[in-house]
Amino acid sequence: MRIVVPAGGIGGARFLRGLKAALGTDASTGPDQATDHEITVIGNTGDDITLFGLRICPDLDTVMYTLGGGINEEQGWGRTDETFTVKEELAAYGMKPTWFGLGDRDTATHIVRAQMIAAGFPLSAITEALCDRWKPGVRLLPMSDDQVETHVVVEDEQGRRAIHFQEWWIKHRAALPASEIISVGADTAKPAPGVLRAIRDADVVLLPPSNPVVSVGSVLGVPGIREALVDKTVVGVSPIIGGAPVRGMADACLTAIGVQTSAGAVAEHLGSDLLDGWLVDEADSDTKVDGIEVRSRPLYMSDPETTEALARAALDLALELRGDEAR
Ligand code: FO1
Repeated sequence: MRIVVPAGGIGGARFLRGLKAALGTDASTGPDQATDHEITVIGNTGDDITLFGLRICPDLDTVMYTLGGGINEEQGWGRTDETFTVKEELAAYGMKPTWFGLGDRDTATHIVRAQMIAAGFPLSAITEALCDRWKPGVRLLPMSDDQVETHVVVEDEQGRRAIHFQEWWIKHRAALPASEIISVGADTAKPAPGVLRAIRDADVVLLPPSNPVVSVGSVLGVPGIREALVDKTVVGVSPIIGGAPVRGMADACLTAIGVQTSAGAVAEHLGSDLLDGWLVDEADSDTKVDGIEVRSRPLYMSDPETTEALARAALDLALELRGDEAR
């Protein structure tokens, strides 16, 4: 079975770990397990930022590290057993910014990426090369090889200005009210090689509980991707439970674009032309959205078992809506 998963960072990566387990393609089944399943991840690159001459791709790296076994599990981003000597030394030189948590092990990834960019490789080829080491067990494609960056329009004592999403997210903890969220470069970006074909060939598409604005939203904002997804059976998992985001600060992002922080409002925002099914938590079991099949079940991915069960439920709903019996 071919499954396409447009994904962001932490929530998306954890959901993918559950999906691999549900399909029996996780490491525990061993390399000899002949599985006829293929998961293609369309990774968000809107979080990407250039710092100290390095190109950092947080959501691609979070998927790669999480599925490859190198993630800092508590944080959900960055490497396990991390140190920050390079960060401290940069600060000692007075280098800015100092708010970004640049880890030493993580820096090796960014150096490889920077070197390959300098050699003229596109992000899709670089991501493939990095995955040769991590073997995430999915095909990880960036949403585009073109630069697309999420910037946020804020207003404070310095006046109204646009800042990079990472500054808003990390330095300001998304607490600075944002009046607009802009995907700089999206209008001229093209889907990365293989993205549209993967969507066309997919049996089902699953939207994990990633941030619907700056993660899934950014992927959908690359011209051609949403249009291709509309033709497929798409089931999403609500990132909002009982009016609050499961993690991160998705509510700040939703408010910035004038969308209410609720499971139903997010589904409506994503659109009934795109979504065929929507999984909501039991706390939101009264959610109704015209044109979308809403089902409720526990959504918290609190451990591998619940995460696998959630992924299995999303997959089964997609197969049901597509007209297959649940496999
Ligand atoms: N998130 C933070 O809250 N603080 C950090 O210092 C931080 C550093 C960081 C470094 C590399 C990386 O791949 C991700 C990092 N993140 C950090 C997460 C990053 O901001 C992500 O874009 C968000 O988690 C949204 O997906």
